[in-house]
Amino acid sequence: LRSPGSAKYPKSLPSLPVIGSLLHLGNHLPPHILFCNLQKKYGSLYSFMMGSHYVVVVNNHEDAREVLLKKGKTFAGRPRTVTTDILTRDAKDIAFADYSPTWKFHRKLVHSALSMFGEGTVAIEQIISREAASLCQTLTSQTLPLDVAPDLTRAVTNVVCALCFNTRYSRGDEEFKTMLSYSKGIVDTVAKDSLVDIFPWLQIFPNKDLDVLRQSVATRDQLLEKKLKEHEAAFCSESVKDLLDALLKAKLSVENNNSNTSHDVGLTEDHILMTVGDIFGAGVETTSTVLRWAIVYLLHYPEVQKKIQEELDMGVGFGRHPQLSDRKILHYLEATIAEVLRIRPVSPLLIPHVAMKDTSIGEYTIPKEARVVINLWSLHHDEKEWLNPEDFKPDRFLDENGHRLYSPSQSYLPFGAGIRVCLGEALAKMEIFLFLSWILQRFTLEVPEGDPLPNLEGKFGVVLQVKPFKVNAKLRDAWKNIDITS
Ligand code: HEM
Ligand code: PLO
Repeated sequence: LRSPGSAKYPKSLPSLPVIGSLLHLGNHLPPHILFCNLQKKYGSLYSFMMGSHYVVVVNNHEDAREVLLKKGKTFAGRPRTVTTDILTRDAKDIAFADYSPTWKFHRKLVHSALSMFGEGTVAIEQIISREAASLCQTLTSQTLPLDVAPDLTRAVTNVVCALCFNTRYSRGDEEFKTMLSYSKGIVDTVAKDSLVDIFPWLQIFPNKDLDVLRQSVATRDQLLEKKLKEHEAAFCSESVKDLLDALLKAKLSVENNNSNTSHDVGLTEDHILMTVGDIFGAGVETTSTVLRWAIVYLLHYPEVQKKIQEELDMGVGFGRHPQLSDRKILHYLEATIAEVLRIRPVSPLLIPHVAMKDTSIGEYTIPKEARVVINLWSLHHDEKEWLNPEDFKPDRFLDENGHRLYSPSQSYLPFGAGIRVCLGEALAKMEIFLFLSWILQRFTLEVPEGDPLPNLEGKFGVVLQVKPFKVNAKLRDAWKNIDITS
């Protein structure tokens, strides 16, 4: 690093040539915990070398807010990595694309498409409720105990399928099984073995993870290409039914305007496929992971489950289904969802940001190209901000009257913030609220007799995954004589 005179850089972990600080990082803790623990020795803002890359880790909310909000545009870049390049055909998507007019254009397109078909419209509430009803039906007909993950994933997939492709999957659908399997392949490998990303030249050697990733991405791309062909064949600019139609319409309108080509604005077939792939992938993996974490915590804290059910019985009763407008009255359920997102953030390190010019964080100089990792885990488990952060306590998010407190602490950013903030925040919150309220109105979730409580640690990857577990979903007494399909 060139050090201009008086510049003060964040404290650096010891580093060795070529292998960087890897030796110091290489213990068995998952990175979000390791980065959190390293604060004891290096303070809350520190740096290290990953191969040739300078990486800065942010562990407190003041610095995180400076990076994401105050200097959001300066830190809006994204790094290129071997695995995400394989996933996104060299960053032709949104999440892993560097700051550029193309990235901005796609964010805008997706944002308006989501608000056209989804967020805030009656249509999305109907789609989610239809899937919640179907999920409850499936749960009723299953022999217990049950691994709920596949059915939860299908429910969530169907919501995002409706938005992206205007289709849905029934139980046992072959294409859905293919999707489950390629998605597991991607989640297991993308960004996991950070070694590959530190030393890009490793890709020329055989590497099992990279093979799995390439194979899974190839299968996903075949599926996405099939959807694109179907949409092209049926396309009608007068009736845009889903995100893929909206992207096709934008592409056609650019192509009809002679001054630009789809290449200039980044609306090639590759860009369309990768953008839909992002929304489809993010839509499925994040929301289904949160629902699984919520169930795991309800199994650990039956008293929380009981309180949610009491609130549901009072506010909604048994004569109708829960609906989005109930978010205003089901404060304890909303607080529980907020607490799940605090204690087990889906994306504990966000997606790395990159400084697009020389800048600073607090009093420290940050050089252009530095990779900035926001350790959300540290923010959400900061003892100065949260009393006993490892305790699961939805009441943190309620005031003394039991009303929802929107930000009990500044140290809470489950969806990130600023210009790279999650694009699906509103959608995800609607889904989590409706799925959980429908499930808990009808069922009490219990640990199967003789089974241990499910694991709370999780498995670090591109999302913080839940280890498999089984659950007994027992129909509540009030529902035993009611036809649940109505
Ligand atoms: C980015 C969280 C659901 C689409 C992100 C980021 C976080 C996040 C932390 C990174 C922010 C950053 O790098 O600063 C979550 C959580 C979810 C969720 C906790 C569920 C509870 C969704 C859904 C969608 C979605 C349902 C799709 C509709 C995206 C996209 C980005 C993103 C496209 C990349 C934005 C960009 O780089 O410009 N999300 N997300 N997310 N999320 Fe979500
Ligand atoms: C999930 C597996 C899919 O097959 C591909 C995919 C696309 C977008 C990714 C998503 C995966 C994981 C969660 C990500 C999302 C973009 C934004 C989101 C990283 C890899 C988060 C939480 O940041």
